[in-house]
Amino acid sequence: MTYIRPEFRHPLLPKNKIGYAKADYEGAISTLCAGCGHDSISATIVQACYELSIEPHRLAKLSGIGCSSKTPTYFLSNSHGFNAVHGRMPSIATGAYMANRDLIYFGVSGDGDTASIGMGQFIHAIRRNINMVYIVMNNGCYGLTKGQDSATADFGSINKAGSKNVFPAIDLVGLSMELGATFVARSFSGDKEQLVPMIKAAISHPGFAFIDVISPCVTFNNNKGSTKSYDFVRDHLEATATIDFVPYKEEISVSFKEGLSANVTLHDGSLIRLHKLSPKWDPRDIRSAINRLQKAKDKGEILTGLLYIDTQSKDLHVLQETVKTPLNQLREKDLCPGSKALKAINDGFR
Ligand SMILES: Cc1ncc(C[n+]2csc(CCOP(=O)(O)OP(=O)(O)O)c2C)c(N)n1
Ligand code: SF4
Repeated sequence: MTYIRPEFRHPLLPKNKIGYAKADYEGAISTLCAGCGHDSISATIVQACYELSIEPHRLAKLSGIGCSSKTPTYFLSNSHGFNAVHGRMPSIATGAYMANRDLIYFGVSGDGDTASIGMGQFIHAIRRNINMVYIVMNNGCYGLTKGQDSATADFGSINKAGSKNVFPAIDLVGLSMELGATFVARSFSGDKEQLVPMIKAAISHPGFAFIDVISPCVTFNNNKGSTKSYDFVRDHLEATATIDFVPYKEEISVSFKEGLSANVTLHDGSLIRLHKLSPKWDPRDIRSAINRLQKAKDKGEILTGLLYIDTQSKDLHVLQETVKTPLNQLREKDLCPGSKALKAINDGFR
């Protein structure tokens, strides 16, 4: 998008708890097409990190290849970043997370990057429960290479060239739940109110937090007949619940009617507060989440919201019983206990 962003910011702009303004979480000016859903998602990431008072140097952005994977340039320019090869972001995330468990890992990918070339990597990152946020900016096409159908394009959807997709779509949300992902959500790039608390909750979740965000490609997949266009998505949205995120240590005031809302407590004491639209919605129940998703599909709805969360999630470091100190900070004396200790260990096997 071409617009001028002022370099001078008013010194009295609001600041978050650690003294940063929202501008401190922005990135370079976007070069994506004007109106691209991906830009709206970047803006929500900026907002969520600002509101959570994240220290920018404590976050690492990771992506693959595609218009979506370009977006980390447009947010959090004071954070670490790694733009991987097409579809290979999850293995970079795995290595980085193993080496340094103390950073927040924020992965951004596209439906092409994840559901085709990167599928093998994606499913293993879920299986290992890497502690990261993984956002797919899902436009149902390969935007960067001029709009070919992707594997998430719906059956029967018509692309800009007028051809009908004859293959069934891979539903990344259903797949993630099936594979045991511990946080699964879906949103729409045009729904900032839903997406900001969802991203905050995903960052606080100790494990693989997957968010599928329907993000229309205005240039190649916003035509009549496309099921990922702004018009189609707006007409078919169905939300499970509206959500608030209350970080740990923030005052918790409860003011909602019994039976219409619910609190989900995360490991660190933060709360996800759900204002239920569907009275029986409980995101802790994987079976009902899978059923509800299937029902939505049958009715042609796009189900959004926090669909599933495992509040007992154990991430890769917990599963592997690694030390609390990040592995990249261990020194020789930590790793080599000396000949006396080694002898004692060996004697223990005799
Ligand atoms: C190994 C490899 N194969 C193919 C490509 C070409 N390529 C670049 S981006 C892309 C797909 C992008 O689609 P998606 O991930 O959905 O992102 P979008 O551009 O739609 O946001 C492809 C196939 C590549 N860069 N590298
Ligand atoms: S081609 Fe599509 S996905 Fe890429 S920047 Fe333009 S609108 Fe966005």
